Amino acid sequence: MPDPAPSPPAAPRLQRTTVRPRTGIVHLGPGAFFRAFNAVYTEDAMDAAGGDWGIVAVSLRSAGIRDRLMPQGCAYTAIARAPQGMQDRIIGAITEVLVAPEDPQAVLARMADPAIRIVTLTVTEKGYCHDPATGRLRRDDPGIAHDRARPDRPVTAPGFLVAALARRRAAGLAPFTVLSCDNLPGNGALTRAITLDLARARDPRLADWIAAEARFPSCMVDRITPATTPADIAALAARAGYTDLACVTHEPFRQWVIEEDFVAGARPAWEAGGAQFVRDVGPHETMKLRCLNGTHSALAYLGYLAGHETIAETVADPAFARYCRYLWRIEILPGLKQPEGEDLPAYCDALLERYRNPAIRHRTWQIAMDGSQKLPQRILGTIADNLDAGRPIRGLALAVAGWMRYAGGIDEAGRPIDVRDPLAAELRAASDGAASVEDRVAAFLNIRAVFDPALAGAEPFRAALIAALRGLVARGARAMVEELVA
Ligand code: CS2
Repeated sequence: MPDPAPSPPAAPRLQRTTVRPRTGIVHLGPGAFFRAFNAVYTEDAMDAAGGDWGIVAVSLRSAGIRDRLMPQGCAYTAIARAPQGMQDRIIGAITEVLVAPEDPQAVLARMADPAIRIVTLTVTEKGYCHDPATGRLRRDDPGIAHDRARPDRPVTAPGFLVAALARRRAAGLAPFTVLSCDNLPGNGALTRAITLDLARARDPRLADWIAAEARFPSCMVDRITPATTPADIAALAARAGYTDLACVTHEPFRQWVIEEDFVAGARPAWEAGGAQFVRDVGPHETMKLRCLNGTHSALAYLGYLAGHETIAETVADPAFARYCRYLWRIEILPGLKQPEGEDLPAYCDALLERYRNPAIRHRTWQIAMDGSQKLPQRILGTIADNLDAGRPIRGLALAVAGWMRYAGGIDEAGRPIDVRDPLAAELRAASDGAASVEDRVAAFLNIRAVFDPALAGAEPFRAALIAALRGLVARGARAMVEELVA
């Protein structure tokens, strides 16, 4: 019998070989998206135009990223995966990683350092502690309640912004620019509103100073970035000869459209990486949230229920690809404002190609996460606009019914679904407590954090949801999608 193949020697850990830049940015939320997107643009900016824009990355929760990045000198590999092959690039823009719960004072000290001119955020929708249906700060959020009671030992992103801005004001410094990079509509205005709300509770003069002096530009961010897997790390080690526990994989495409509104005009030359600076990012943002994230969520719930593991697998099924095209052409594009420089039908054609990229394994389960925080801006706004304008809503209502079915926690084969959502318990109760499909729809529509009262009370919406959910329960997601696009 031949000996079993020896396991390959573990490749040595990646080590930084470049000098660390001086820091100018604090970033909250150093997840895969930030490492595949913001840090790459900042690296491009410093390569092209210099500037002290190194990034102190701050994790608001766990030490995982810090423990993976710091032993590598904060360098890591961004892996672009195209159908034709891969491209690895080592990124050195991060200078340090802090873990906020371990030492909030160290984080505040960095944020109050005069060298820091921008604070960027990718903390996901729920990190803003707002009510998704109204966009307002949730004062009853446990993190916000904590930060109001202990403003100098914050735990939330808004809490850190307010405490750091208070320190800067007390020290006679200018505020920093706050740049939210999460998929929220009017992300700058929303971040400004919640920051001011929390600041006002602490000291109205602080709130007035922030309102007058700080800047909160909105931006649209786009790059598909699936969670890194052990297989990605192993494949990189085999290919490149080093182990990188903080590597990220992403699609080649990227787009960043930013409002040109920074404190003292201070910012990296992000245009070097292709970022566009505009006066009003609204139409770009709505286009991206509704065309991309809207269909992403629709594919995530219905694709998962139909047994598909990834988005690429889902759209490889012709019925789902047709469903996407139907949603864009009939239910989404007719209500959009034309963003400058975009050709909307071409944008959607390109999107379908991006979804099809077989080198990107973006799990439907990953995108299905936090649906209660995502649906309002991705899908429900389009439905409300369509109802007002007399346009169809059947396809989008099927997606919402798919979410309701998914959030019930049992898949079409009777297996449990690992539903991750801050409202998971409430969603499950809405599902389990109902005796009929009508009752189930009514219980979901009653969740005020998701559905505003006008939409919840719209009869045609309720009727479309009941029809769709009944069909999903009786015939399954694939059959319903097929029937819709037949
Ligand atoms: C996705 C987004 O996970 C999700 O909810 O829809 O992360 C999406 O991949 C990005 O917004 C693409 O830019």
